[in-house]
Amino acid sequence: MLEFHALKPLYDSQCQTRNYTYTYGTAGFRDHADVLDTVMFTTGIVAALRSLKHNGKFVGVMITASHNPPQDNGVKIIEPDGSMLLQDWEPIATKLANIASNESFDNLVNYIRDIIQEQKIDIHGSMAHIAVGMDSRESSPRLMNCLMSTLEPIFNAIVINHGMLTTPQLHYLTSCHNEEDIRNVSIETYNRNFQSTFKKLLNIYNIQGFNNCFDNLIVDCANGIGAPQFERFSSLLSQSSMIKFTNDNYLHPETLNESCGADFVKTRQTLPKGVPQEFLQDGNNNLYCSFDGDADRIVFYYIKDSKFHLLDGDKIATLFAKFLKELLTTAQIPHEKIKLGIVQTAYANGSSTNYVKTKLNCPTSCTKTGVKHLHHEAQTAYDIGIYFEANGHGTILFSNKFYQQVQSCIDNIMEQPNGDLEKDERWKACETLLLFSRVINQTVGDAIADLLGVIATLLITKSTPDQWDNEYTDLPNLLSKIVVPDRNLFKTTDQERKLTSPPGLQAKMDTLINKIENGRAFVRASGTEDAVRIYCEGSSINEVKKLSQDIADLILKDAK
Ligand code: G16
Repeated sequence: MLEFHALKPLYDSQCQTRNYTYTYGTAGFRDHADVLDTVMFTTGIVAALRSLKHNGKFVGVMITASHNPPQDNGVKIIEPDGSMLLQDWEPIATKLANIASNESFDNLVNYIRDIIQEQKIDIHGSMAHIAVGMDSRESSPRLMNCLMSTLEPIFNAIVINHGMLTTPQLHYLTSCHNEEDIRNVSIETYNRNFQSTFKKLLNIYNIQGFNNCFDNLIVDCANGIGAPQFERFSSLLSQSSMIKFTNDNYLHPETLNESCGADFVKTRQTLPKGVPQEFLQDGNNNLYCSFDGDADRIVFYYIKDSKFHLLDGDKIATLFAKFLKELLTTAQIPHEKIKLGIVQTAYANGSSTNYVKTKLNCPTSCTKTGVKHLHHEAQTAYDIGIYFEANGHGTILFSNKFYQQVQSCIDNIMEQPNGDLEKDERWKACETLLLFSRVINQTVGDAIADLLGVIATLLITKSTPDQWDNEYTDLPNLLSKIVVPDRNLFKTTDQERKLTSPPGLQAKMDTLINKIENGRAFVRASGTEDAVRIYCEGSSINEVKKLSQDIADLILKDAK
Protein backbone atom coordinates (compact mmCIF):
# COMPACT_ATOMS: atom_id res chain seq x y z
CA MET A 1 0.00 0.00 0.00
CA LEU A 2 1.28 3.46 -0.82
CA GLU A 3 1.18 6.01 1.99
CA PHE A 4 -0.02 9.02 -0.08
CA HIS A 5 -1.15 10.98 3.01
CA ALA A 6 2.52 11.33 3.98
CA LEU A 7 3.48 12.72 0.56
CA LYS A 8 2.30 16.33 1.03
CA PRO A 9 4.74 17.38 3.81
CA LEU A 10 7.60 15.76 1.86
CA TYR A 11 6.55 17.56 -1.33
CA ASP A 12 6.35 20.88 0.53
CA SER A 13 9.77 20.50 2.11
CA GLN A 14 11.71 18.96 -0.79
CA CYS A 15 10.32 20.61 -3.93
CA GLN A 16 11.68 24.11 -3.59
CA THR A 17 12.02 24.69 -7.36
CA ARG A 18 8.66 25.72 -8.82
CA ASN A 19 7.51 27.11 -12.17
CA TYR A 20 10.44 25.50 -13.92
CA THR A 21 10.28 23.29 -17.02
CA TYR A 22 12.40 20.15 -16.96
CA THR A 23 13.43 18.34 -20.14
CA TYR A 24 14.69 14.79 -20.44
CA GLY A 25 18.00 15.03 -22.28
CA THR A 26 20.45 12.68 -23.97
CA ALA A 27 21.16 10.89 -20.71
CA GLY A 28 18.40 11.75 -18.25
CA PHE A 29 17.75 15.06 -16.51
CA ARG A 30 20.70 17.42 -16.36
CA ASP A 31 20.80 21.04 -15.27
CA HIS A 32 22.27 23.53 -12.82
CA ALA A 33 22.27 21.73 -9.46
CA ASP A 34 20.29 24.57 -7.81
CA VAL A 35 17.10 23.72 -9.73
CA LEU A 36 17.23 19.92 -9.49
CA ASP A 37 15.50 19.33 -6.12
CA THR A 38 12.01 18.92 -7.56
CA VAL A 39 13.03 16.58 -10.37
CA MET A 40 15.10 14.48 -7.93
CA PHE A 41 12.02 14.14 -5.74
CA THR A 42 9.89 12.94 -8.65
CA THR A 43 12.66 10.71 -10.02
CA GLY A 44 12.62 8.80 -6.72
CA ILE A 45 8.89 8.22 -7.28
CA VAL A 46 9.45 7.14 -10.91
CA ALA A 47 12.18 4.70 -9.87
CA ALA A 48 9.95 3.14 -7.22
CA LEU A 49 7.07 2.78 -9.71
CA ARG A 50 9.45 1.34 -12.31
CA SER A 51 10.65 -1.25 -9.77
CA LEU A 52 7.04 -2.16 -8.90
CA LYS A 53 6.29 -2.46 -12.62
CA HIS A 54 9.11 -5.04 -12.71
CA ASN A 55 7.48 -6.86 -9.77
CA GLY A 56 9.92 -5.39 -7.27
CA LYS A 57 13.17 -5.99 -9.12
CA PHE A 58 16.06 -3.66 -8.35
CA VAL A 59 16.12 -0.43 -10.34
CA GLY A 60 19.17 1.86 -10.10
CA VAL A 61 19.34 5.64 -9.77
CA MET A 62 22.61 7.49 -10.30
CA ILE A 63 23.09 11.15 -9.40
CA THR A 64 25.65 12.57 -11.80
CA ALA A 65 26.18 15.12 -14.55
CA SER A 66 29.08 13.18 -15.99
CA HIS A 67 31.13 15.48 -18.25
CA ASN A 68 29.30 18.71 -17.29
CA PRO A 69 30.92 21.46 -15.18
CA PRO A 70 30.97 21.20 -11.35
CA GLN A 71 27.93 23.44 -10.79
CA ASP A 72 25.65 21.10 -12.80
CA ASN A 73 24.19 17.80 -11.74
CA GLY A 74 21.73 15.25 -13.08
CA VAL A 75 20.12 11.87 -12.70
CA LYS A 76 19.99 8.63 -14.68
CA ILE A 77 17.57 5.75 -14.03
CA ILE A 78 18.80 2.19 -14.60
CA GLU A 79 16.66 -0.79 -15.63
CA PRO A 80 16.92 -4.11 -13.71
CA ASP A 81 19.24 -5.58 -16.38
CA GLY A 82 21.63 -2.61 -16.02
CA SER A 83 20.56 -0.81 -19.19
CA MET A 84 19.19 2.74 -19.37
CA LEU A 85 15.57 3.59 -18.52
CA LEU A 86 13.10 2.29 -21.11
CA GLN A 87 12.48 5.16 -23.51
CA ASP A 88 8.67 4.83 -23.12
CA TRP A 89 9.12 6.02 -19.54
CA GLU A 90 11.05 9.17 -20.40
CA PRO A 91 7.85 11.20 -21.06
CA ILE A 92 6.32 9.82 -17.86
CA ALA A 93 9.33 10.96 -15.82
CA THR A 94 9.27 14.35 -17.54
CA LYS A 95 5.55 14.92 -17.06
CA LEU A 96 5.71 14.00 -13.37
CA ALA A 97 8.60 16.44 -12.77
CA ASN A 98 6.81 19.25 -14.58
CA ILE A 99 3.53 18.68 -12.74
CA ALA A 100 5.43 18.79 -9.42
CA SER A 101 7.06 22.03 -10.48
CA ASN A 102 4.16 23.80 -12.19
CA GLU A 103 0.86 22.39 -10.93
CA SER A 104 -0.95 21.61 -7.69
CA PHE A 105 -0.13 18.82 -5.27
CA ASP A 106 -3.45 17.17 -6.08
CA ASN A 107 -2.50 17.02 -9.75
CA LEU A 108 0.75 15.35 -8.77
CA VAL A 109 -1.06 12.64 -6.79
CA ASN A 110 -3.60 12.20 -9.59
CA TYR A 111 -0.86 11.69 -12.14
CA ILE A 112 0.89 9.13 -9.93
CA ARG A 113 -2.43 7.28 -9.72
CA ASP A 114 -2.77 7.54 -13.54
CA ILE A 115 0.68 6.01 -14.04
CA ILE A 116 -0.20 3.14 -11.70
CA GLN A 117 -3.42 2.51 -13.60
CA GLU A 118 -2.12 2.96 -17.15
CA GLN A 119 1.00 0.90 -16.54
CA LYS A 120 -1.02 -1.75 -14.65
CA ILE A 121 1.31 -1.57 -11.66
CA ASP A 122 0.42 -3.87 -8.78
CA ILE A 123 1.02 -1.74 -5.69
CA HIS A 124 -0.20 -4.48 -3.36
CA GLY A 125 2.30 -7.07 -4.56
CA SER A 126 6.08 -6.93 -4.24
CA MET A 127 8.08 -4.21 -2.52
CA ALA A 128 10.09 -1.75 -4.60
CA HIS A 129 13.87 -2.26 -4.55
CA ILE A 130 16.19 0.61 -5.44
CA ALA A 131 19.99 0.83 -5.65
CA VAL A 132 21.32 4.38 -5.54
CA GLY A 133 24.70 6.00 -6.04
CA MET A 134 26.26 9.37 -6.77
CA ASP A 135 29.35 11.01 -8.20
CA SER A 136 31.70 13.32 -6.29
CA ARG A 137 29.92 16.65 -6.93
CA GLU A 138 29.29 18.96 -3.99
CA SER A 139 25.54 19.01 -4.67
CA SER A 140 25.16 15.24 -4.88
CA PRO A 141 24.45 14.48 -1.16
CA ARG A 142 21.77 17.21 -1.02
CA LEU A 143 20.11 15.89 -4.17
CA MET A 144 20.38 12.34 -2.86
CA ASN A 145 18.21 13.41 0.10
CA CYS A 146 15.53 14.74 -2.29
CA LEU A 147 15.70 11.54 -4.32
CA MET A 148 15.40 9.22 -1.34
CA SER A 149 12.81 11.23 0.59
CA THR A 150 9.80 9.24 -0.64
CA LEU A 151 11.32 5.80 -1.06
CA GLU A 152 10.87 4.44 2.45
CA PRO A 153 8.06 6.67 3.86
CA ILE A 154 5.76 6.39 0.82
CA PHE A 155 6.78 3.22 -0.98
CA ASN A 156 8.21 1.21 1.89
CA ALA A 157 11.01 0.43 -0.54
CA ILE A 158 14.19 -1.50 0.18
CA VAL A 159 17.02 0.90 -0.64
CA ILE A 160 20.69 0.02 -1.04
CA ASN A 161 22.83 3.15 -1.01
CA HIS A 162 26.19 2.51 -2.67
CA GLY A 163 27.41 6.03 -1.87
CA MET A 164 30.03 7.41 -4.24
CA LEU A 165 30.84 5.19 -7.21
CA THR A 166 31.07 5.43 -10.98
CA THR A 167 27.93 5.33 -13.13
CA PRO A 168 28.89 2.04 -14.85
CA GLN A 169 29.63 0.44 -11.49
CA LEU A 170 26.05 1.20 -10.43
CA HIS A 171 24.69 -0.15 -13.75
CA TYR A 172 26.62 -3.38 -13.18
CA LEU A 173 25.65 -3.71 -9.51
CA THR A 174 21.98 -3.08 -10.31
CA SER A 175 22.00 -6.09 -12.60
CA CYS A 176 23.93 -8.14 -9.98
CA HIS A 177 21.35 -7.25 -7.32
CA ASN A 178 18.74 -8.97 -9.47
CA GLU A 179 20.84 -12.10 -9.95
CA GLU A 180 22.53 -12.69 -6.62
CA ASP A 181 21.71 -12.57 -2.92
CA ILE A 182 21.65 -8.82 -2.25
CA ARG A 183 23.76 -9.25 0.90
CA ASN A 184 26.66 -10.40 -1.29
CA VAL A 185 26.59 -7.52 -3.77
CA SER A 186 28.89 -4.57 -3.15
CA ILE A 187 31.54 -2.63 -4.99
CA GLU A 188 33.83 -5.58 -4.24
CA THR A 189 31.61 -7.71 -6.51
CA TYR A 190 32.48 -5.40 -9.37
CA ASN A 191 36.18 -5.23 -8.51
CA ARG A 192 36.58 -8.99 -7.98
CA ASN A 193 34.77 -9.97 -11.18
CA PHE A 194 36.65 -7.62 -13.50
CA GLN A 195 40.06 -8.03 -11.83
CA SER A 196 39.98 -11.83 -11.87
CA THR A 197 38.71 -12.07 -15.46
CA PHE A 198 41.41 -9.67 -16.65
CA LYS A 199 44.10 -11.72 -14.88
CA LYS A 200 42.77 -14.99 -16.31
CA LEU A 201 42.72 -13.49 -19.79
CA LEU A 202 46.35 -12.37 -19.63
CA ASN A 203 47.38 -15.69 -18.04
CA ILE A 204 46.35 -17.56 -21.21
CA TYR A 205 49.25 -15.77 -22.91
CA ASN A 206 51.62 -15.68 -19.87
CA ILE A 207 51.70 -11.90 -20.16
CA GLN A 208 53.67 -9.94 -17.56
CA GLY A 209 53.52 -6.16 -17.10
CA PHE A 210 52.68 -4.31 -20.31
CA ASN A 211 54.45 -6.86 -22.53
CA ASN A 212 56.83 -4.16 -23.91
CA CYS A 213 53.93 -2.48 -25.72
CA PHE A 214 54.35 0.71 -23.65
CA ASP A 215 56.09 1.69 -20.40
CA ASN A 216 53.54 3.40 -18.18
CA LEU A 217 49.82 3.97 -18.33
CA ILE A 218 48.97 7.53 -17.25
CA VAL A 219 45.34 7.84 -16.17
CA ASP A 220 43.66 11.29 -16.06
CA CYS A 221 40.62 10.87 -13.79
CA ALA A 222 39.01 14.28 -14.54
CA ASN A 223 39.21 14.89 -10.74
CA GLY A 224 36.12 12.70 -10.49
CA ILE A 225 34.91 9.57 -8.77
CA GLY A 226 36.86 7.38 -11.21
CA ALA A 227 40.00 8.35 -9.27
CA PRO A 228 39.43 6.54 -5.96
CA GLN A 229 37.54 3.73 -7.68
CA PHE A 230 40.24 2.96 -10.22
CA GLU A 231 43.09 3.56 -7.74
CA ARG A 232 41.59 0.88 -5.51
CA PHE A 233 40.80 -1.39 -8.44
CA SER A 234 44.22 -1.18 -10.08
CA SER A 235 46.16 -1.66 -6.83
CA LEU A 236 45.40 -5.36 -7.12
CA LEU A 237 46.60 -5.72 -10.71
CA SER A 238 50.14 -6.97 -11.34
CA GLN A 239 50.69 -3.88 -13.55
CA SER A 240 49.85 -1.47 -10.69
CA SER A 241 53.37 -0.01 -10.33
CA MET A 242 53.23 1.06 -13.99
CA ILE A 243 49.85 2.78 -13.66
CA LYS A 244 50.18 6.46 -12.72
CA PHE A 245 47.38 8.86 -11.84
CA THR A 246 46.81 12.49 -12.61
CA ASN A 247 43.82 14.77 -11.93
CA ASP A 248 42.72 12.44 -9.13
CA ASN A 249 41.68 15.29 -6.85
CA TYR A 250 38.08 14.12 -6.40
CA LEU A 251 37.84 15.62 -2.89
CA HIS A 252 37.98 19.05 -4.56
CA PRO A 253 34.79 18.86 -6.64
CA GLU A 254 35.28 22.40 -7.95
CA THR A 255 38.11 20.98 -10.12
CA LEU A 256 35.90 18.30 -11.74
CA ASN A 257 36.33 18.14 -15.55
CA GLU A 258 38.24 21.45 -15.34
CA SER A 259 40.73 21.47 -18.27
CA CYS A 260 40.93 17.68 -17.97
CA GLY A 261 38.94 14.52 -18.59
CA ALA A 262 37.72 12.70 -21.69
CA ASP A 263 35.45 15.46 -23.00
CA PHE A 264 38.16 18.13 -22.73
CA VAL A 265 40.82 15.94 -24.38
CA LYS A 266 38.54 14.78 -27.20
CA THR A 267 37.13 18.23 -28.00
CA ARG A 268 40.37 20.15 -27.67
CA GLN A 269 42.53 17.34 -29.10
CA THR A 270 45.23 18.16 -26.60
CA LEU A 271 46.71 16.89 -23.32
CA PRO A 272 44.81 17.57 -20.12
CA LYS A 273 46.42 19.89 -17.64
CA GLY A 274 48.42 18.37 -14.83
CA VAL A 275 50.31 15.54 -16.53
CA PRO A 276 53.64 15.51 -14.64
CA GLN A 277 56.63 16.54 -16.75
CA GLU A 278 58.43 13.28 -15.95
CA PHE A 279 55.83 11.41 -18.06
CA LEU A 280 56.12 13.81 -20.97
CA GLN A 281 59.82 13.51 -21.79
CA ASP A 282 60.57 13.34 -25.51
CA GLY A 283 60.89 9.78 -26.75
CA ASN A 284 58.77 8.36 -23.91
CA ASN A 285 56.80 5.26 -24.61
CA ASN A 286 53.73 5.88 -22.46
CA LEU A 287 50.06 5.33 -23.11
CA TYR A 288 47.73 7.95 -21.65
CA CYS A 289 43.97 7.91 -21.09
CA SER A 290 41.27 10.21 -19.73
CA PHE A 291 38.04 9.29 -17.93
CA ASP A 292 35.11 11.69 -17.70
CA GLY A 293 33.52 12.84 -14.42
CA ASP A 294 31.59 9.62 -13.71
CA ALA A 295 33.97 7.30 -15.57
CA ASP A 296 31.56 6.09 -18.23
CA ARG A 297 33.76 7.38 -21.06
CA ILE A 298 37.41 6.95 -21.93
CA VAL A 299 39.76 8.21 -24.64
CA PHE A 300 43.41 7.26 -25.08
CA TYR A 301 46.38 9.18 -26.50
CA TYR A 302 50.14 9.03 -26.88
CA ILE A 303 52.95 11.38 -27.85
CA LYS A 304 55.25 10.80 -30.78
CA ASP A 305 57.81 13.27 -32.12
CA SER A 306 56.47 15.75 -29.56
CA LYS A 307 53.04 15.50 -31.17
CA PHE A 308 49.78 14.58 -29.42
CA HIS A 309 47.87 11.66 -31.05
CA LEU A 310 44.28 10.94 -30.03
CA LEU A 311 42.84 7.41 -29.88
CA ASP A 312 39.13 8.12 -29.43
CA GLY A 313 35.96 6.02 -29.35
CA ASP A 314 36.21 5.25 -33.09
CA LYS A 315 39.75 3.95 -32.62
CA ILE A 316 38.66 1.84 -29.63
CA ALA A 317 35.76 0.32 -31.60
CA THR A 318 37.97 -0.56 -34.57
CA LEU A 319 40.70 -2.01 -32.32
CA PHE A 320 38.12 -4.30 -30.70
CA ALA A 321 36.52 -5.24 -34.04
CA LYS A 322 39.83 -6.25 -35.63
CA PHE A 323 40.85 -8.27 -32.57
CA LEU A 324 37.53 -10.10 -32.23
CA LYS A 325 37.34 -10.81 -35.96
CA GLU A 326 40.78 -12.39 -35.90
CA LEU A 327 39.84 -14.51 -32.90
CA LEU A 328 36.71 -15.76 -34.68
CA THR A 329 38.88 -16.70 -37.68
CA THR A 330 41.43 -18.55 -35.51
CA ALA A 331 38.64 -20.34 -33.67
CA GLN A 332 37.26 -21.33 -37.10
CA ILE A 333 33.84 -19.96 -36.27
CA PRO A 334 32.35 -18.96 -39.65
CA HIS A 335 31.59 -15.26 -39.87
CA GLU A 336 28.10 -16.05 -41.17
CA LYS A 337 27.34 -17.71 -37.84
CA ILE A 338 28.28 -14.71 -35.72
CA LYS A 339 27.41 -11.30 -37.06
CA LEU A 340 29.94 -8.74 -35.85
CA GLY A 341 29.11 -5.09 -36.49
CA ILE A 342 29.96 -1.60 -35.33
CA VAL A 343 27.44 1.03 -34.27
CA GLN A 344 28.50 4.67 -34.56
CA THR A 345 26.91 8.12 -34.56
CA ALA A 346 27.28 11.04 -36.98
CA TYR A 347 30.32 12.12 -34.93
CA ALA A 348 32.33 9.09 -36.15
CA ASN A 349 35.27 10.20 -38.23
CA GLY A 350 34.66 9.47 -41.94
CA SER A 351 37.97 7.60 -42.10
CA SER A 352 36.89 5.23 -39.34
CA THR A 353 33.65 4.33 -41.13
CA ASN A 354 35.55 3.83 -44.35
CA TYR A 355 38.13 1.60 -42.58
CA VAL A 356 35.39 -0.53 -41.00
CA LYS A 357 33.67 -1.05 -44.34
CA THR A 358 36.64 -1.54 -46.64
CA LYS A 359 39.43 -2.98 -44.45
CA LEU A 360 37.55 -4.82 -41.71
CA ASN A 361 34.64 -5.70 -43.99
CA CYS A 362 32.22 -5.28 -41.11
CA PRO A 363 28.69 -3.91 -41.28
CA THR A 364 28.13 -0.53 -39.61
CA SER A 365 25.06 1.28 -38.36
CA CYS A 366 24.58 4.94 -37.54
CA THR A 367 22.22 6.08 -34.77
CA LYS A 368 21.35 9.31 -33.05
CA THR A 369 23.62 10.54 -30.23
CA GLY A 370 22.94 8.90 -26.89
CA VAL A 371 24.10 5.57 -25.59
CA LYS A 372 20.53 4.32 -25.34
CA HIS A 373 20.20 4.47 -29.15
CA LEU A 374 23.53 2.77 -29.86
CA HIS A 375 22.93 0.09 -27.21
CA HIS A 376 19.58 -0.82 -28.70
CA GLU A 377 21.01 -1.11 -32.22
CA ALA A 378 24.00 -3.20 -31.04
CA GLN A 379 21.66 -5.53 -29.20
CA THR A 380 19.15 -6.03 -32.00
CA ALA A 381 21.37 -6.00 -35.11
CA TYR A 382 24.46 -8.02 -34.15
CA ASP A 383 25.78 -11.05 -32.24
CA ILE A 384 28.87 -9.05 -31.39
CA GLY A 385 27.62 -5.48 -31.36
CA ILE A 386 30.46 -3.03 -30.81
CA TYR A 387 29.13 0.44 -30.12
CA PHE A 388 31.14 3.55 -29.42
CA GLU A 389 30.50 7.23 -29.71
CA ALA A 390 33.58 9.12 -30.90
CA ASN A 391 33.67 10.78 -27.46
CA GLY A 392 34.69 7.45 -25.92
CA HIS A 393 31.33 6.26 -24.63
CA GLY A 394 30.63 2.66 -25.53
CA THR A 395 30.87 -1.05 -24.95
CA ILE A 396 30.35 -4.41 -26.67
CA LEU A 397 27.27 -6.61 -26.44
CA PHE A 398 27.59 -10.38 -26.95
CA SER A 399 24.41 -12.29 -27.82
CA ASN A 400 23.31 -15.71 -26.56
CA LYS A 401 24.08 -17.03 -30.03
CA PHE A 402 27.69 -15.89 -29.59
CA TYR A 403 28.03 -17.89 -26.37
CA GLN A 404 26.37 -20.96 -27.95
CA GLN A 405 28.65 -20.87 -30.98
CA VAL A 406 31.83 -20.48 -28.92
CA GLN A 407 30.74 -23.30 -26.60
CA SER A 408 29.98 -25.63 -29.49
CA CYS A 409 33.39 -24.78 -30.94
CA ILE A 410 35.01 -25.72 -27.60
CA ASP A 411 33.01 -29.00 -27.54
CA ASN A 412 34.20 -29.71 -31.08
CA ILE A 413 37.86 -29.03 -30.14
CA MET A 414 37.61 -31.44 -27.20
CA GLU A 415 36.82 -34.22 -29.64
CA GLN A 416 40.13 -33.69 -31.53
CA PRO A 417 43.29 -35.68 -30.60
CA ASN A 418 45.63 -34.11 -28.01
CA GLY A 419 48.89 -32.43 -29.05
CA ASP A 420 47.37 -30.94 -32.16
CA LEU A 421 48.83 -27.39 -32.52
CA GLU A 422 45.83 -26.10 -34.42
CA LYS A 423 43.60 -27.43 -31.66
CA ASP A 424 45.59 -25.44 -29.08
CA GLU A 425 45.28 -22.25 -31.09
CA ARG A 426 41.55 -22.73 -31.59
CA TRP A 427 41.06 -23.44 -27.90
CA LYS A 428 43.05 -20.33 -26.95
CA ALA A 429 40.94 -18.21 -29.31
CA CYS A 430 37.70 -19.55 -27.82
CA GLU A 431 38.85 -19.01 -24.25
CA THR A 432 40.00 -15.50 -25.17
CA LEU A 433 36.61 -14.71 -26.72
CA LEU A 434 34.77 -15.89 -23.61
CA LEU A 435 37.01 -14.13 -21.10
CA PHE A 436 37.19 -10.97 -23.19
CA SER A 437 33.38 -10.79 -23.24
CA ARG A 438 33.49 -10.78 -19.42
CA VAL A 439 36.20 -8.14 -19.12
CA ILE A 440 33.74 -5.84 -20.89
CA ASN A 441 30.88 -4.30 -18.90
CA GLN A 442 27.94 -5.26 -21.08
CA THR A 443 25.43 -3.16 -19.15
CA VAL A 444 26.80 0.20 -20.36
CA GLY A 445 29.95 2.03 -21.50
CA ASP A 446 32.51 1.82 -18.70
CA ALA A 447 35.88 3.61 -18.63
CA ILE A 448 37.45 1.00 -16.30
CA ALA A 449 36.20 -2.06 -18.19
CA ASP A 450 36.98 -0.49 -21.58
CA LEU A 451 40.47 0.30 -20.31
CA LEU A 452 40.95 -3.38 -19.39
CA GLY A 453 39.65 -4.41 -22.83
CA VAL A 454 42.00 -2.06 -24.67
CA ILE A 455 45.04 -3.02 -22.58
CA ALA A 456 44.30 -6.74 -23.01
CA THR A 457 43.91 -6.30 -26.77
CA LEU A 458 47.18 -4.38 -27.13
CA LEU A 459 49.15 -6.81 -24.94
CA ILE A 460 47.77 -9.97 -26.55
CA THR A 461 48.34 -8.66 -30.08
CA LYS A 462 51.71 -7.15 -29.02
CA SER A 463 50.72 -3.76 -30.44
CA THR A 464 52.11 -0.36 -29.50
CA PRO A 465 49.83 2.71 -29.35
CA ASP A 466 51.48 3.85 -32.57
CA GLN A 467 50.64 0.60 -34.38
CA TRP A 468 47.07 0.79 -33.11
CA ASP A 469 46.79 4.35 -34.44
CA ASN A 470 48.35 3.55 -37.82
CA GLU A 471 45.47 1.32 -38.94
CA TYR A 472 43.86 4.43 -40.41
CA THR A 473 44.34 8.21 -40.26
CA ASP A 474 41.54 10.42 -39.01
CA LEU A 475 40.32 13.17 -41.29
CA PRO A 476 41.03 16.56 -39.69
CA ASN A 477 37.95 17.51 -37.65
CA LEU A 478 36.62 20.03 -35.19
CA LEU A 479 33.83 19.83 -32.62
CA SER A 480 32.70 23.13 -31.16
CA LYS A 481 29.66 24.53 -29.39
CA ILE A 482 27.87 27.84 -29.37
CA VAL A 483 25.16 29.26 -27.15
CA VAL A 484 21.99 30.41 -28.91
CA PRO A 485 18.83 32.03 -27.50
CA ASP A 486 16.78 28.81 -27.99
CA ARG A 487 18.51 25.55 -28.82
CA ASN A 488 15.12 23.79 -29.05
CA LEU A 489 14.66 25.42 -32.47
CA PHE A 490 17.32 23.06 -33.84
CA LYS A 491 15.60 19.92 -35.15
CA THR A 492 17.30 17.18 -37.10
CA THR A 493 16.61 14.16 -39.28
CA ASP A 494 18.69 11.33 -40.80
CA GLN A 495 20.30 10.35 -37.46
CA GLU A 496 21.05 14.01 -36.75
CA ARG A 497 23.05 14.45 -39.95
CA LYS A 498 20.65 17.05 -41.40
CA LEU A 499 18.78 20.01 -39.93
CA THR A 500 15.08 20.42 -40.64
CA SER A 501 14.82 23.57 -38.52
CA PRO A 502 15.57 26.51 -38.45
CA PRO A 503 14.21 26.57 -42.00
CA GLY A 504 16.75 27.11 -44.77
CA LEU A 505 19.82 26.72 -42.56
CA GLN A 506 20.78 23.26 -43.87
CA ALA A 507 20.76 24.45 -47.50
CA LYS A 508 23.08 27.33 -46.61
CA MET A 509 25.36 24.93 -44.72
CA ASP A 510 25.43 22.53 -47.68
CA THR A 511 26.75 25.29 -49.92
CA LEU A 512 29.64 25.85 -47.50
CA ILE A 513 30.31 22.12 -46.99
CA ASN A 514 30.44 21.44 -50.74
CA LYS A 515 33.23 23.95 -51.14
CA ILE A 516 35.80 21.86 -49.25
CA GLU A 517 37.42 18.52 -50.09
CA ASN A 518 35.87 15.57 -48.22
CA GLY A 519 33.70 18.11 -46.42
CA ARG A 520 31.13 16.90 -43.93
CA ALA A 521 29.41 18.85 -41.18
CA PHE A 522 26.29 18.80 -39.07
CA VAL A 523 24.66 20.81 -36.32
CA ARG A 524 22.54 19.55 -33.44
CA ALA A 525 21.29 20.77 -30.09
CA SER A 526 23.09 19.21 -27.13
CA GLY A 527 20.90 17.13 -24.83
CA THR A 528 23.15 17.67 -21.83
CA GLU A 529 24.25 21.30 -22.07
CA ASP A 530 22.58 24.56 -23.05
CA ALA A 531 24.43 24.73 -26.37
CA VAL A 532 24.33 23.81 -30.05
CA ARG A 533 27.15 21.55 -31.25
CA ILE A 534 28.88 21.97 -34.62
CA TYR A 535 30.89 19.07 -36.05
CA CYS A 536 33.03 19.57 -39.17
CA GLU A 537 35.55 17.42 -41.00
CA GLY A 538 37.48 17.64 -44.26
CA SER A 539 40.88 17.05 -45.84
CA SER A 540 42.59 20.13 -44.42
CA ILE A 541 42.39 21.41 -40.86
CA ASN A 542 42.49 25.03 -41.98
CA GLU A 543 39.48 24.49 -44.24
CA VAL A 544 37.72 22.63 -41.42
CA LYS A 545 38.33 25.50 -39.00
CA LYS A 546 37.02 28.01 -41.54
CA LEU A 547 33.96 25.86 -42.26
CA SER A 548 33.21 25.61 -38.54
CA GLN A 549 33.51 29.37 -38.09
CA ASP A 550 31.34 30.07 -41.16
CA ILE A 551 28.63 27.73 -39.87
CA ALA A 552 28.76 29.34 -36.41
CA ASP A 553 28.38 32.78 -38.07
CA LEU A 554 25.42 31.53 -40.10
CA ILE A 555 23.68 30.22 -36.98
CA LEU A 556 24.27 33.37 -34.96
CA LYS A 557 23.12 35.59 -37.84
CA ASP A 558 20.01 33.42 -38.24
CA ALA A 559 19.26 33.70 -34.51
CA LYS A 560 19.18 37.53 -34.58
C1 G16 B 1 26.02 11.82 -22.41
C2 G16 B 1 25.45 10.68 -23.20
C3 G16 B 1 26.29 10.43 -24.43
C4 G16 B 1 26.41 11.71 -25.24
C5 G16 B 1 26.90 12.86 -24.37
C6 G16 B 1 26.83 14.19 -25.08
O1 G16 B 1 27.30 11.47 -21.97
O2 G16 B 1 25.41 9.53 -22.38
O3 G16 B 1 25.67 9.42 -25.18
O4 G16 B 1 27.29 11.53 -26.29
O5 G16 B 1 26.09 12.97 -23.21
O6 G16 B 1 25.49 14.41 -25.46
P1 G16 B 1 24.99 15.77 -26.07
O7 G16 B 1 25.82 16.02 -27.27
O8 G16 B 1 23.55 15.56 -26.37
O9 G16 B 1 25.25 16.83 -25.03
P2 G16 B 1 27.76 11.71 -20.48
O10 G16 B 1 29.10 11.06 -20.40
O11 G16 B 1 27.79 13.20 -20.27
O12 G16 B 1 26.70 11.04 -19.65
